[in-house]
Amino acid sequence: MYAQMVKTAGTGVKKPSEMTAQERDFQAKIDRNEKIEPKDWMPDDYRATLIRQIGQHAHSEIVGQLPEGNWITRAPTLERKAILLAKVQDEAGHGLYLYSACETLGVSRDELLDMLHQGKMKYSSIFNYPTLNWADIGAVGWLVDGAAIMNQVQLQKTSYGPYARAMVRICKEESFHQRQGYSIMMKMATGSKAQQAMAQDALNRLWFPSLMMFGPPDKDSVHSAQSMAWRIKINTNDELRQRFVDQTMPQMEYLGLTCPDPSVKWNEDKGGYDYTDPDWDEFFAVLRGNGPCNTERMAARVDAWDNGAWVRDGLMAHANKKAARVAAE
Ligand code: FAQ
Repeated sequence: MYAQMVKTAGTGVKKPSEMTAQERDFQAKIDRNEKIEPKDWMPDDYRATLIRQIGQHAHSEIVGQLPEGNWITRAPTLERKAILLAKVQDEAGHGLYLYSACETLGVSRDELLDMLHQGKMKYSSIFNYPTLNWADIGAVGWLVDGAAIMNQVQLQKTSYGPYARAMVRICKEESFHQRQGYSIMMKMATGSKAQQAMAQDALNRLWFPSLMMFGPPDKDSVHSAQSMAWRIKINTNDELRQRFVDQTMPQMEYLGLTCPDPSVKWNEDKGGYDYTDPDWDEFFAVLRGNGPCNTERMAARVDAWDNGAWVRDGLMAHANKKAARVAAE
């Protein structure tokens, strides 16, 4: 129960001859690499695509707190606990920047959250997989944040100003997150035999779901062509997935771990690794709501929203009282 209803056309890119004069001016501005700002005119589909993508991105940050949040109380040392707490808190901040960027497009945060809770908007597929033990927290930081950064670095150059600016700070923080994950993996991979086995097991389970984060293969990506023409996306899903594999394989070798994809191999000619795609049937099943943790994740978010009603009501009552006092002065 988590279909997407903030639909954008996904029907291909309009030729200049099919555009109105206003649309042609807009495209020319994008082609000159100028930023689009909230008060500028923009095509309805550009706005809808941004609301879908930024909204999904914001939801991912917030839902993404859940698999790691579970481990704050179980972190093995006080230092690891403090670091993980800070990281999970950062993800809430990322959600807030992104909801704010999305609000500049004329949709409220409450509306976005309502759509998430009703299963009308997506969040990243990766967060429907469980974190079973401490090594998974290392693998999430290393692989999931690693994949997130690979995707987000290019989004700093995205055409919509508020989104591009939000990404600058998010990328800085994500790179700290990735390093904390790698630091956990280093500890585990150089630890006892049992710890090494845990590190390998975490990698085995999270490798393919991490590759899915970049979205379906380019041939099945309905939005890429138009999003790239509008410079909402700068690279294709497959380009970024390839970069991620190329960046991650040497890190894996350094850890002394084995890639769960037996066919992964350096290809001198292309200057990158050959690798096996994830199981795309599994990816689309997760998107349809049938991943291991979809139900649990949504239930946790809806509960958090419902249980926070008294805080929101209290803040509103306080704000109204303050406004009435100022008005009376
Ligand atoms: N999960 O045509 P495309 C993070 C959907 S942040 C779920 O290729 P597009 C931080 C897509 O919406 C991670 N759905 O779509 C963190 C579309 O649905 P529709 C989130 C997916 O938009 C770390 C359909 O499939 N990052 O992790 C996924 O051009 C650790 C067709 O796909 C972002 O959101 C997926 N993986 O490209 C937090 C980055 N992939 O509308 C806590 C911004 C695709 O047809 C702990 N987003 N879909 O029903 C993007 O760059 C793009 O939206 C893509 C997808 C690349 C994700």
